[in-house]
Amino acid sequence: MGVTFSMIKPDAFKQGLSGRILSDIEQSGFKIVKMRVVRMSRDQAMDFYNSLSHLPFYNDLCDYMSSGPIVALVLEADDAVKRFRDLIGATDPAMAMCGTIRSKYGISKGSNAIHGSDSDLSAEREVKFFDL
Ligand code: DAT
Ligand code: MG
Repeated sequence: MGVTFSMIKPDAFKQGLSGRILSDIEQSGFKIVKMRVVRMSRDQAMDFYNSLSHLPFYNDLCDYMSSGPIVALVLEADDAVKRFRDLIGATDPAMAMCGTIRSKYGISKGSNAIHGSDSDLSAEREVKFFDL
């Protein structure tokens, strides 16, 4: 059994899409192990995304991720990291495959509804980071 970390991002939370997104996640075979509504400070957002600090969108990303509450999730399934990335789709909702969470609920490359860990190592770091 594998574990991954996810966040329902501020745009989706604010629009009242959390219930539908959680339903999609559960119907795809993921077990919700931990879940909490939290708001990241800007410093926490900077720390969470520190590997992207050299990129031009980093400041906007940190502003956005600290702009409102998120739903932090620890999810369990076989091959959880890869299967969850498949479920959420590409970073840009316009490029994400039909039926994926980002294609259904994302607004833009920045406001793309949901986060999913990109490796087992990231999942471990991100679960610890939020200490749910
Ligand atoms: P992902 O979330 O698909 O793993 P990432 O780790 O490369 O993508 O980037 C983290 C977040 O940063 C992403 O979910 C949304 C934002 N982002 C990525 N590329 C972007 C871009 N070109 N313009 C604006 N925001 C971007
Ligand atoms: Mg990533």
